[in-house]
Amino acid sequence: MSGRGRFITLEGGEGVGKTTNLDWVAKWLTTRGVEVVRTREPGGTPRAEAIRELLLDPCQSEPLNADAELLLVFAARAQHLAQVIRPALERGAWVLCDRFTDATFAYQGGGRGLDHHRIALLEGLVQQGLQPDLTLLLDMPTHVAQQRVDSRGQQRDRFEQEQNAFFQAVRDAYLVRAAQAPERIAVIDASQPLADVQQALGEQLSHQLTEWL
Ligand code: T5A
Repeated sequence: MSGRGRFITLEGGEGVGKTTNLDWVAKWLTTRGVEVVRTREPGGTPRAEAIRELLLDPCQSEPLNADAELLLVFAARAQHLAQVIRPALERGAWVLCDRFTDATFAYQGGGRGLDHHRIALLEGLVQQGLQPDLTLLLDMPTHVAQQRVDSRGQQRDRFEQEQNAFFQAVRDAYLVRAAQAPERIAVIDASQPLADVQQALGEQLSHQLTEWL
């Protein structure tokens, strides 16, 4: 395969199975001859991972201001784009990213209630028109996803410590994004057994591949 690589993102609320399914999607693409660069946001480079630590730290002694949170997310993204995403796409690799800017519209826009126009302004500044070619949105009721988060038995990070109203607002915002961009965002029912989720992902990827190749 030659030319610019494809940019695929996985999105969804807490515990919907992004990390679990990212492995599966990477393998699915690799067995079809695609060079895959697997990465995540916030993070993906040492400096961006340091910003991720700041964002996820549940330390209660100093609340994180919502605008500061938004700017940190985009600072990490600028670094990630410059160091990993753009170079990989330019050499023809496909980038598979666990979350990207749809997460900012969902969490900082929907969850925190920040103005979408301000988010869009930063999106334009940092991305200079670059958008994912395909976004796989894993969607499920928030209370079921929360049970999955609890079942892992790990300490909850700063976002995972939010209340259900926050997670519901995030989910709603994701679904609004999907309705606004149905040609890019495919909604997958993540409440199904894992094998069924992966079958749906495979169908979506096969459909896209026939369009792209
Ligand atoms: N953030 C991020 C912002 O606020 N703005 C932004 O712009 C960006 C980019 C970190 C946080 O950053 C915030 C949002 C996030 O809160 P993260 O680490 O990617 O981002 O987010 P998490 O949602 O916390 O990631 P998790 O790893 O916790 O959840 P996953 O990856 O969705 O879920 P996963 O794969 O770990 O699965 C959870 C459990 O469910 C099981 C798995 O085995 C696992 O135990 N599972 C299933 N069980 C039954 N049936 C299925 N179909 C299952 N699929 C998975």
